[in-house]
Amino acid sequence: MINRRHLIASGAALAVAGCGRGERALNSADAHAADYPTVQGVQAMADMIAERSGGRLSMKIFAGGQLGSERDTLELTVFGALDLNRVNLAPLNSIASETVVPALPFLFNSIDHMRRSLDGAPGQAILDSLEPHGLIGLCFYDSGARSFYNTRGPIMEPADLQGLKIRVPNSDVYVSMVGALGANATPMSFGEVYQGLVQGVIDGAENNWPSYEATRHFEAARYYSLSRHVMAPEALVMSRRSWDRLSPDDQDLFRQAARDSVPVMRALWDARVDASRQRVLDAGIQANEIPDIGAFSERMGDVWDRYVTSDVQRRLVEDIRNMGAAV
Ligand code: GTR
Repeated sequence: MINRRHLIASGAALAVAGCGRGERALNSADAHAADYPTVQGVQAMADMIAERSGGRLSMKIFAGGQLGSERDTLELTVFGALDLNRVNLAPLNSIASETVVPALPFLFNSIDHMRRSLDGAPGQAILDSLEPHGLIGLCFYDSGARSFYNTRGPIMEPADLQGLKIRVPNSDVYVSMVGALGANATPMSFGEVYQGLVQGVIDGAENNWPSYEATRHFEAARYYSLSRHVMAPEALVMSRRSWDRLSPDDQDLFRQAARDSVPVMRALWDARVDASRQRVLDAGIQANEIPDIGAFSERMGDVWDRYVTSDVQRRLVEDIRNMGAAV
């Protein structure tokens, strides 16, 4: 476990060493284990960076949440003590309001719609919106669709969520969304969820198949109900301070390598979704489709009104919706 002081000190030491030798090693954090597609995506990028710079630049990934929760490591990234960070969009919601848009419940009508929107102009605008907040948005990775899972029983209708304590990431949008469905939303960092489920501090959580499987949450919460309520992506960000220390050519190198790692990550992601689903079903979890998803989405009006407040957000929503209608 590396503590903050250590990280800040090593970040500063790296910067100094980097200046002298004309070489730079950049550190990156991820909440997931080394074999998870997000880590593998960043690793693919790291390989490209090393190769394309002739070994002048390199990246080291600290996987498994060893540098801390996403919220804490984002703070370090903004501060410049950590160079790169692969996080979900949720902890960015309180940093830049544009990032709220892809986290809106039932915004995308398919994975394909989500990918097209994030690969296109709306995605670029959302990545760019991070810059005034000390972060350079490099790319989005897939995170599929999030669904509810819990220890009590299948969720068929909103009434089944009534009174359940459901863990959500640290984002007000998620708190409101889960609250609108009648559950008690409990914000908690990702690394604490397993214990929370086992000890009965929470009754459930919500996530995609790979996260449900990789974290072994499925061993404690046996009911997975396919609400697919959010398709917010993962994001790879760089500290603006680290960015400013790169030459324009090296900045291009990072941008391009991040872009080139997206199809690699997506292929790994698609395979992992299938493998994770199969693994948890083989382990005997009970999965169910929800007969009337409209009963969930129709409760989201207030959430949208509360978090879509600026013209910039409204334009993004409209552009994304138009991209859904186009197919
Ligand atoms: C996962 C995501 C993680 C983390 C987690 C969470 O889907 O990949 O980065 O944000 O969700 O719920 O905290």
